[in-house]
Amino acid sequence: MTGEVMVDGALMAGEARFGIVLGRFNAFVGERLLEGALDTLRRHGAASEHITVVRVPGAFELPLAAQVMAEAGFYDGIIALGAVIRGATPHFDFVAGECVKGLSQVGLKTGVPVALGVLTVDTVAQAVDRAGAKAGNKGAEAALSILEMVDLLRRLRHP
Ligand code: INI
Repeated sequence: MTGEVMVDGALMAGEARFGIVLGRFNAFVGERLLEGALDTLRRHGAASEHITVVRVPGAFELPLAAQVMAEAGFYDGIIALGAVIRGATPHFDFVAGECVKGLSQVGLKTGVPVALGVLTVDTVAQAVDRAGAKAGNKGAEAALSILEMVDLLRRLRHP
């Protein structure tokens, strides 16, 4: 038996408040991601009144909305959901890149954890697979990540 102190986040919502920000673009996928995230948060004890869902036009708008939510000081963790699908759009690399980079910066700048539940895929089929069909649900995965990070940061801040 050794004496190391192990710190891990538990998957328990407790009294934590969660903000979900969702891009409306490709809503047929985004709404499935939202269902996955809500289901996971509730199964881990989050009360509905502790979950706020905010919709923005698309993935490009997610970082700013997430930042304003984080700065409000009300949310313990934020889940960003959306779907950027390459298809024929030359926009893809810009939208996906700025979205992911911006969301990462929000977490680092504010200290409020942000979970990345934004699909960046080549085809609609790949998006559907990752939104509750063959390859799990990225919204549910993001919710698990935020549950863990919220609890972990609470423990790290109050050793
Ligand atoms: N937004 C998405 O969320 N997914 C996409 O696939 C997408 N494509 O392909 O263009 C997309 N574009 C819109 C963008 O996020 C902004 O809402 C828009 O440019 C207005 O700022």
